[in-house]
Amino acid sequence: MATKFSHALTTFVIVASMFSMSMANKDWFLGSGSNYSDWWSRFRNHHHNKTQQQPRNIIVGGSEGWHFGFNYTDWAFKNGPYYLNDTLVFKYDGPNATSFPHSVYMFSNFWSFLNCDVKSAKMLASPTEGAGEGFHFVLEKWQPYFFACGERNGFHCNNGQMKFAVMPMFRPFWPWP
Ligand SMILES: *[C@@H]1O[C@H](CO)[C@@H](O)[C@H](O)[C@H]1NC(C)=O
Ligand SMILES: *[C@@H]1O[C@H](CO)[C@@H](O)[C@H](O)[C@H]1NC(C)=O
Ligand SMILES: *[C@@H]1O[C@H](CO)[C@@H](O)[C@H](O)[C@H]1NC(C)=O
Ligand SMILES: *[C@@H]1O[C@H](CO)[C@@H](O)[C@H](O)[C@H]1NC(C)=O
Ligand SMILES: *[C@@H]1O[C@H](CO)[C@@H](O)[C@H](O)[C@H]1NC(C)=O
Ligand SMILES: [Cu+2]
Repeated sequence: MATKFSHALTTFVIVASMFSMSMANKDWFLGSGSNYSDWWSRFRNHHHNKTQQQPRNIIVGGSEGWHFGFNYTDWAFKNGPYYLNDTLVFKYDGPNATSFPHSVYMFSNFWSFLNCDVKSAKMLASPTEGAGEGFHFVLEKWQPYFFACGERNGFHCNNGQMKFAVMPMFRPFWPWP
């Protein structure tokens, strides 16, 4: 019970800090330190560089893709912030003789995410949909998203660390020239 609670607390703190990091825009506050000329050049770049404001295609796990035993919580934490209309791309091979199948599920709330209650989750992509270009999911709403692999009745989610949460933020908007 105590470990369950501390796991809940840790996960909650991670999700909450991702949320606040989204709100604070990590790029601004952590990236620039106390160097104001650097801060100013970033500001001007953001303003003038339209390409930087386009939604990103983000490959979940980077070159690792979507597989058993990779820390996706850690990955999600390090690859933020996420913005509205960014696309998450889940890449995994279809089931074959030597590999276990994976899939993509979405939980509707934090508690089912925490407990890897995949029975109550919605399947977004089947084991065959991660091949080739991968399964694309657009973060189109301003809400926390809870993802996991649904295989083996939550085993991949619980023991394989195939779970993570993201909270997309609004793109920086610059009100003056
Ligand atoms: C501040 O950032 C600017 C631009 O990146 C750089 O040229 C300058 O050397 C930096 N100054 C310090 C004290 O780090
Ligand atoms: C704008 O941002 C893109 C993506 O970060 C970068 O590749 C490009 O060089 C930037 N262009 C300018 C003019 O800074
Ligand atoms: C995964 O990464 C998170 C965040 O860095 C860390 O708190 C957690 O302990 C890691 N999980 C495992 C099983 O290593
Ligand atoms: C996201 O894309 C949709 C459809 O292209 C668009 O209507 C919406 O304004 C976009 N939202 C943001 C925050 O860019
Ligand atoms: C089966 O999947 C594994 C792991 O994704 C991959 O390395 C391997 O090439 C695949 N084998 C076949 C026959 O497609
Ligand atoms: Cu899996």
